Order: sequence, then C-alpha cells, then structure tokens
Amino acid sequence: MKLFASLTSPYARKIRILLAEKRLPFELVVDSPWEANTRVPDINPLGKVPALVTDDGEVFFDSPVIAGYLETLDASPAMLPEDRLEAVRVRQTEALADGIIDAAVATVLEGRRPQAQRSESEVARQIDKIERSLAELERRAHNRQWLHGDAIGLGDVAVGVALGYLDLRRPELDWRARNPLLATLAERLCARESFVDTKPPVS
Ligand SMILES: N[C@@H](CCC(=O)N[C@@H](CS)C(=O)NCC(=O)O)C(=O)O
Repeated sequence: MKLFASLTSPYARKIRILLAEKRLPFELVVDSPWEANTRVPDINPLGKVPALVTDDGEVFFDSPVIAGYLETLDASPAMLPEDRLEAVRVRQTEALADGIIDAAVATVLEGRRPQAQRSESEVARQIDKIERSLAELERRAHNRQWLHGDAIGLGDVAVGVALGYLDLRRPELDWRARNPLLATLAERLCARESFVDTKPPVS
C-alpha cells in the first residue's frame, strides 16, 4: 500500500506511527497538497493528506478512517480494543487529539494572513479549545500508564502526535506546566522508535 503524506502533517504522522508500530510495510509518497504540482487531489477529492491507497487501488482518507482500516489488516498490536463501546471511547480521545491539532493549525494559518486581517480574538478562541481539551486529556490520564487499557493504543498515539505538534508550532503555550501527566505520557511516547523516526523536520 501507498501512503500519501507530507513530512510535516501531524495527521499523516499519526498514520505513519501506527504503520510502524504494527510493522506494516508501505510506500511513503511524500506530497504536499500546498504545492502546485501535488497529485493529492487526484486521489483525495478533499485535497488533503494523509490518503492511503491499498494494493487493490482502494483509497482511504481521512486519518481516523485510515486508522480504522489498518485495524482490519490483522496486524498486531491492535490499536483499538475489541469491546465496541471501549473502542468508541478510544476514538473520542483520538477526536480530542485531532481537534487540538485542528485548533493549532487554525492559529498558524491565522498568523500567516496579512497583519491587518489577523484576528487576535480568533486565535484566543482556538487556544481556549486547546487548553480545555488538554485539561480533559490530563483528567483522563489520571492513574494510568496508557490512556486506555494496559498497552499503547490509538488514543495514545493521537495524543502524542498532537502534543508534538504543539511543541513544534505553539511552544509558547508551555502545556507541560499545567498538564504534568500528559508530559510524562509524551516523554514515554517520544522515546519510541515510531515517534523518533517520524519527527517532523523544522520548517
Ligand atoms: N481531518 C483530516 C485533516 C487532514 C488535513 O487537514 N491535512 C492537511 C495537512 S496537515 C492538508 O492536507 N491540508 C491541505 C488543505 O487543507 O488544502 C485528517 O485527519 O486526515
């Protein structure tokens, strides 16, 4: 299978980490949808990465859908629990983590607008979303090594990627000061080969 991804996309990083944890072979096609010669819109009408093309030519996007597809491949470790309600809870954690990334991306894009068009109140609104979601994840991390169950799962991977993205794009938020349990989780995740090998280049 082929994964279309940019090296800086946190959503794509989540999938690259899942593939690495499961030791699933794949071809990484580096393609930035922001470039004029991108092939991504031919594969994903939304023009976004990640997009996964299976060996049969079927295309899956976006990252939660790809994560769900990878669970069907019967490659261990499982990143979602068998219990369906518990799996929905893990998905909820993933949604929180992805929402943190969405909000952080929105602040980055706002900062790239011409000075006169930038809205500080919009940036503040997005940062409130990030802070509230971090507080909720910190609450969920209480008394746990992993966010769900007793092994690394999709929720941990998604949260680790979101925290890494905050470090990269909004380091001034200093989220560790208010969320010590997430800081410990991030340290544990960042030591894993899958996280080390997918660290985004500084750009
Ligand atoms: N919800 C999507 C978000 C994907 C996304 O926004 N990817 C960005 C890269 S980080 C992108 O391709 N942006 C191009 C665009 O918006 O045109 C997912 O989880 O896959």
